Amino acid sequence: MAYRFTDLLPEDFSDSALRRDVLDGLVDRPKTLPPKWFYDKTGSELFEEITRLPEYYPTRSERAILQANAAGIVSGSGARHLIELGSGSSEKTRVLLDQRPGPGSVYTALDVSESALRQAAEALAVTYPDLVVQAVRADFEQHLATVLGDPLTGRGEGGRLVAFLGGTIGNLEPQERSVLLAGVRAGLDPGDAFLLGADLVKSPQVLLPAYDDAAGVTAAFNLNLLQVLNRRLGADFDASEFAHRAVWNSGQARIEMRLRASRRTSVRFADLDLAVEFGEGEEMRTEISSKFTAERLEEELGQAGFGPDGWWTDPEGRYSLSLWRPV
Ligand code: AVJ
Repeated sequence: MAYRFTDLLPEDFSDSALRRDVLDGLVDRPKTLPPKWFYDKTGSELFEEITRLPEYYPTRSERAILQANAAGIVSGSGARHLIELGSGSSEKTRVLLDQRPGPGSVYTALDVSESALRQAAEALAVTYPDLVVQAVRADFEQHLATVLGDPLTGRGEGGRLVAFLGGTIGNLEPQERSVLLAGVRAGLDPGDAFLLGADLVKSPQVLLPAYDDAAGVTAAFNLNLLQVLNRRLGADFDASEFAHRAVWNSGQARIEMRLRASRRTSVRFADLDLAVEFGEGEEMRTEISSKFTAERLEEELGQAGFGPDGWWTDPEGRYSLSLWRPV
């Protein structure tokens, strides 16, 4: 059984968004860029490598929690429709799909990457011949109402499970999180549920190595962003002039990944006719990875109109999966 592919993004979505983020983020102080630009082919491969690092526990922890609790999560929500935000490879989703209630179950994968969507959908169609697979190229910060409002994703039928896994919620600023959570809430009906994967606050002695591993894979992942900007916007970054940094911002309970200029340098963006000056030691923030507590999640989800209906962590209490109901 093939899969249905829907494209909600304009052809040049990515180019215009990248230009806007560079013009907004690199002319400001501190310089910042959103982490979505890490994920070109090389970046996606480096991220897969990160998930196998001994220091980087979130992916393994989430998978272990899913494997231990998928039956309860899926049967509890009676989900005939599973809708996943930022589905990527849909690898970890298989643990949930293995618990699907039966033939005719529907899985809707939402991601900005067409190649990731098609690759995942083709693989799922082989493993689960009785599963209806819908791949939607969309930006979950813009298209939630469209996707969750669509009868094809079971709007009005009740028993839908919207999943946002991987701890990606941590990459969003508080304001962006509340917009996303409000969007999910608006798209849900009574009887639907929201499954959230979120990394938890813990000692910087554990967190910093997870974002600055001994093998230097995360450093390569971060520095690869400069290659993305060089290739896509005709910039002339010399990666040897920048160093990877991971910082624990205790005030905001988040890891910040940065690229630090080891000397004064000027970068020219040919496609934007823009020159960006970096002072010696100046840092460009390339990602935030917020860490949560149960209380903080209950507060943010509560403000968005959700009530708690399940909380699971790994034995070490490092990562959480939580189920929320519209109230
Ligand atoms: C994409 C959110 C799962 O923030 O932990 C991994 C990305 N950045 N190492 C995270 C990431 C650095 C990751 N998530």
